[in-house]
Amino acid sequence: MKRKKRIRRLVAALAVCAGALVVSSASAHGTAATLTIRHQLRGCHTWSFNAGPYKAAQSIQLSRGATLTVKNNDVMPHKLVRTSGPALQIRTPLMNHMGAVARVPFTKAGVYKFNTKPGEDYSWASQMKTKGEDNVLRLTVTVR
Ligand SMILES: [Cu+2]
Repeated sequence: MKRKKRIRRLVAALAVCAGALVVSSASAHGTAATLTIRHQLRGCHTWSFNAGPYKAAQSIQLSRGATLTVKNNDVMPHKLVRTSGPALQIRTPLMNHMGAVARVPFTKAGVYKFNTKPGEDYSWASQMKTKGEDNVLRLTVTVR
């Protein structure tokens, strides 16, 4: 019985390693896990994970215990909203100035989904033009 357990653990460890290799571009080990929202002409806003490509939809992997930082450099406020997944507490979800930050500590494993609710352009940015419909920023976080 003992041996079986050890093998199962090894298999699980290997699976985690293989998973990490496949998603290495979108995974965070240790502390750095930052999504940055920017303004752009087409679609108004996108976000980037750890300096990766800017997209409207992001899918990332985090280790249990990690804290995700979301930084809003857009020209309008964004409120980070959890739409599914285990309950958690978002610290300062309303990012209502440039550089404002929300933090999400993940204490439980699971699959979480978030989006943001954008507000009106800041008054100084009200003349900024965009093309196309505004993107909805979506995020899936898989925590192991
Ligand atoms: Cu925007």
